[in-house]
Order: sequence, then C-alpha cells, then structure tokens
Amino acid sequence: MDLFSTSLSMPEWETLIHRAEVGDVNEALENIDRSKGTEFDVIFIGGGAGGRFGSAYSKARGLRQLVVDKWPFLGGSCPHQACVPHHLFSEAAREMDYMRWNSDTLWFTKFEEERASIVDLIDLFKRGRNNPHAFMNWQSKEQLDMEYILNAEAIVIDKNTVEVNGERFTTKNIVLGTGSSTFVPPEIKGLDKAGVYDYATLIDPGLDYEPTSCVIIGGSKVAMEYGSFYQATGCHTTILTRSPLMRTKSLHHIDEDLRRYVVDNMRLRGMDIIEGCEPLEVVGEERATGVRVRLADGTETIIETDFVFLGTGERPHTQPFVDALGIDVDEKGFVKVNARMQTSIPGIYAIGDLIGAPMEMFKARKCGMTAARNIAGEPFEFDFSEYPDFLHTTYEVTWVGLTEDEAREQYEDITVIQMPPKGMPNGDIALPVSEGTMLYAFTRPELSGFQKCIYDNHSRRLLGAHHVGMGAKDAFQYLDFLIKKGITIDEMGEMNELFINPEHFIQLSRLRAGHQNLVDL
Ligand code: COM
Repeated sequence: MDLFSTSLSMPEWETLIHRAEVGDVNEALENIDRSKGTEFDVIFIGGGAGGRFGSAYSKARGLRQLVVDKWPFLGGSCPHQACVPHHLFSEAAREMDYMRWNSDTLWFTKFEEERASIVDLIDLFKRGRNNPHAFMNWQSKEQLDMEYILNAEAIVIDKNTVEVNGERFTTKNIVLGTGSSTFVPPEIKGLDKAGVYDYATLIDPGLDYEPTSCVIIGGSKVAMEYGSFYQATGCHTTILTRSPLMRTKSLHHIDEDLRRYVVDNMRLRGMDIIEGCEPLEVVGEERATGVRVRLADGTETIIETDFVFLGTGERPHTQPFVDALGIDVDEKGFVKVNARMQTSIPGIYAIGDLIGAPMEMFKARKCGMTAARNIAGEPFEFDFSEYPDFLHTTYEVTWVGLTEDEAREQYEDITVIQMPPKGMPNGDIALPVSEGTMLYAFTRPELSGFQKCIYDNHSRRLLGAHHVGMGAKDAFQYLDFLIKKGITIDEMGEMNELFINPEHFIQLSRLRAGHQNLVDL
C-alpha cells in the first residue's frame, strides 16, 4: 500500500494498524519517495526506539534513510509488548496496593480482589496500544519526514543490499536494530507447556484465563515488576531465583539498604521469594500444574501453580545477520560494537537490545542517534557504562551513582544522608515521604519509603543517590546529569524544592551543607 502521497489521520492510522494486526491487511505499508529512486545512505532494519531515533537523526543530518519493520507500526516492542504495558501494570499494582492498605477506611471502598483482574488489564492495554502506534507512524511521516516500509520483513542480502517483498534497495550503510526476546533456558524442561508465559506472550496471543497463583522463573527486573503486579491483583506469586533479587549481573550500583527495603516490602505484600534455587522443570500434562525446583539445601520440591512466568533475561535476534554478513557476535549472540555502534564489518552498525545490556530506552534511542551521527561523518562516541536506573515493585525504585559500600571503597571519607536514619526502625518514622506516599506516611509509616545519598567529604561532591517510594523517578534523570557535572552538597542546598520533603535530597543536603566537615545525617 503506497502511503507516500496520502496523509492519514490518527483514527485512520489506528484502523489500518488494527486491520494489519488481525490479518485483514497483509501488504506492506510503504512510505517511500519513489521520485528519489531506491538508493539510500542508510537502511535501518527494525523500527523500534533505536531505528526510529536513528532515522530521525539521519534525516536531521541530511541523509536519506529508510526504516523497515515487520510490524505495521514504528516504535517496536516498547509500546506493543514491553515497556508500555509494564508501566501500565506497575501503575495498576501501585493503585491496587494503595487500595488494599486503605481498604474500607477514609473515602476508600472495600478492596474487592475479584475485580482486580490480570486479564482485564491486558485487554485494556491491547485496546489502547494502537493509539501510540498510530502516533509513531503519523509523527515519523508527517513531522519527521522519514521513509519507511512497515508490515514487511527485511532480508539483508549483503552489506549494501536489503530486500523487502522481493524488491532490492541499495544502501551505503545498514543499521541493525531488531531487538531481543526472552531467554528460554534450555536446561529447564517443560517450558513449552500451556500456562507458561513471558512478557510478550502475556500480551500476544495473551493470557486467556485468570490464574490462581503464579510461579516466576528468574530474578530479573521483569520478574520483580510483573511479579509485584500479579501479587497486587491477588494472584499469589512466588519468585524462584538463583541469585538474590537485585544482585543479578545485569544490575549495578544496588545499595544493600535499598535492596533490603525493596525485598522486605515485596515479602510484606505476601510474595514468596526463594533465592539460591534452581528451577528444573515445569510439570503437568499439557498445561503447567507446577514447577519442580531444587532448593538451596539441595532438596527438591514442586510448587503448584497454573501460571508460570519467565523472567530469565533476554537474547538477541542476530543469526540472519551473522549468516548474511559474518558480523562478530559474543557468546550469547549479542552483536559486538564499538562506542560508535560500528560492527566488525565496515558500514554495518548495530544498536539497542541487539548489542546487549542495558535493555533500556535511553540506550536504544541514543545508540540509533550515535550510529546516525557517525554515518553522517561525525565521530561521535556513546558511553553507556554509567546511567540512572530504576525498577518497579509497588514502588518506584531508583538509583544513580555509587552505593554506600562502593563509595567507602573508592573514597577516604564520605558522608551518608539517609531516611529513615541509620538504626531507626522504619515504622518509627513517617519519612521519607514523596509525591504519592503521603497517605502511607499517616496510615502505615513503615511503607513510606527509603532514601539515601552519599557525598565525598573532600570534594563535597554527590557520589550516589538511592530512592524507594514514588514521584522521584523523573528527578533521577537530572540527578544523573548533575552528578556527572560534579554537583556538590552546597549546590544541592541551593536548589529550590517544590515539595516539603526530599525526594530530590535537597532538604537534607541543605541541613548538612553548612558544615565545614561534613557529617552523616
Ligand atoms: C517509544 C518508542 S514507546 S520510540 O522510542 O518513540 O520510537
């Protein structure tokens, strides 16, 4: 379908995407300026966050780009199966948690667990997701002038040729950005049984029954986030993990006090978290009825469940590119790139989840941008070794910079500012409060959160910040920037807080900033 000279409205895009998703439209959705021929400066394979932002940057730098995606929309898995549903579910989990703790008090009605349906939330998401999909297509065409082919597979023929629907397009550069999917551990038997899901199959084809309990295999962010959501709906959830939660290799800079607060609070909500164990098999005839697991003491047991969820990390989709181009990949299949996103083959770049952790939005988008800048002749490097990070339980958990232990190892003299203060039981103090935990502070003080920041006494610079609560996540984007710029405790104290209390760590820092020799608080 040639859409180049047509301008579809948002509702028209939504309808077209829907028709393609249900199989009524099978042809490619093509937005190509044919008057310019079929030669491009760069072809992006995969129109997710990296491909879209890389394409936008390419256009901005005067390159002719083409982006190709198998789905009928741009934006990739984020708005379709991954980040966006996770944010919806996490927000729902937080609301349900609030309703439970405040059930039948104040103006809250009695929490009715039978109305908290996982299937309903999935349906809600699926009914709404084509709106952002439509917007990605509309914006990319009407505002960003990108050329694209959607609803079609791209086949890389060689380093300068890509085939779509039997037609060959030539290009000076190719950027690979086809993402990743859940790693299915080959040593665990029975993962192909009905009743076993991951974040993608939960949505497509979708969970079609209301589970009575859940067993999560793996201890990743996904495990903690989706597990907290299932538990909040009343679906009793058990997490089986080899490493302690938040001590998996994929996460760095996890402060131990923060970790303990998070995990204790998951348990307080009724979740079972079994660490140091080895899941062996999903049992059941055709449907999962339980998971056989070897516990840390070596004994084996079966945990009964009708819903198994995989939170075992990610693996990339690189084999077709290895076969066609011979690019170098690591032992897990992730494409090896340098800081310019260049692979082992000149003119071939790789971005996003395809190059490994962190599987985060900022990295995907900035990888695309980095590839585009280099293709445009600007020697730009992207170092994503340090970044602010977060996850959701029924809280936002955010962290940036060094942990207390790391800071003690690397600096002679540090100051730790934290709330609740060290040694004070959580329930004794209704602090910290942040946007969204005010009611907890007055009803269940021990639930009102945790925060810590660390300064180097010599330079007075902020080294790290760690927060459990709500309302602080956005601030961490800026704190990351300020830490990299070398913000000091005195400058923190100069900031103008917009809330009485300190999700931005301003107030407490100011209380100590007057000291020539800094001390803990
Ligand atoms: C985000 C998708 S949901 S993109 O990064 O805007 O393409």
